[in-house]
Amino acid sequence: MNIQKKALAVHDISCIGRCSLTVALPVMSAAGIETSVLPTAILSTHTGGFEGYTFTDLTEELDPIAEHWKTLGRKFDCIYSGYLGSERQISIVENLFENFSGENCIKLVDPVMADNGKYYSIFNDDFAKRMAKLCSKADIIIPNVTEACFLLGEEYVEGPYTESYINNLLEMLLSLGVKGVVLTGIHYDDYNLGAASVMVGEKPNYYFRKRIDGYYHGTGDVFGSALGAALLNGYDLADSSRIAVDYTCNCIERTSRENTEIRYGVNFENEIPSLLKLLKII
Ligand code: PXL
Repeated sequence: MNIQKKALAVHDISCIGRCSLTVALPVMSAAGIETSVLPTAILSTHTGGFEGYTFTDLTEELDPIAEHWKTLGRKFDCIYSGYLGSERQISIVENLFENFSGENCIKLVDPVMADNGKYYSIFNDDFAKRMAKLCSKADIIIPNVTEACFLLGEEYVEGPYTESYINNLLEMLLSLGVKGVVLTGIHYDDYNLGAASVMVGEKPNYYFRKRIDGYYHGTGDVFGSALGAALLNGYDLADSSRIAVDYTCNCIERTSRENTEIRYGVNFENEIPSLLKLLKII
């Protein structure tokens, strides 16, 4: 019998809008992983496309929660961080890495900060510098191209990209000190969109699907959760990246057919069977 894997997802809870914890928890749990959560903040909705949302910071709660967990001797096989609201929360994630990593723990950091060449509302270059330090303590990082450029202090360039440009970004990201990188949102033409992955000392892999127009919210979290689920189910980084691209695209295609308001995120729920098939769980 395999021992059930344990993950910790450290993100905010955006109550409505299908991103961060309301994606990570169901997706990883469905993939058979005992998933614990550390909610960093609670918002009425996410911050993309809504006005007047509430925001309650939970930073003060995080250390006491972790102190209690220490008394339980809890260790995790994966610690997966996403949207973090302050530099102090980044330090807390670093402490979690120190105190709660089990043997072979996968420290997975999605440096959520920006997309399409622009920072999300609260982030800036100083935050990116601090986030780069957190990345250097991770095993696997999963930036999009904008986040990659901001982490590296490089100018953002719009695509389509050349393979050599992407390979160069991957090399620079590896040199932050991580074991592996998955770079999302890469495209060499206007028709296909995908991810590149690379492990230290290995050649990069690329995987693409047909691009669907529109900015679907929360897809980075769908991708990261599926990637974490695949890694914990024993797939290597290239296969995990392919599985995460396929699942995310299945969710986007379904949502596009259903023609729902895209700020409410993608219908990842009805695609969970497709994820379980990709993972060969069913
Ligand atoms: O999906 C990333 C994300 C998570 N949480 C909050 C966000 C965003 C992206 O905008 O606003 C609160």
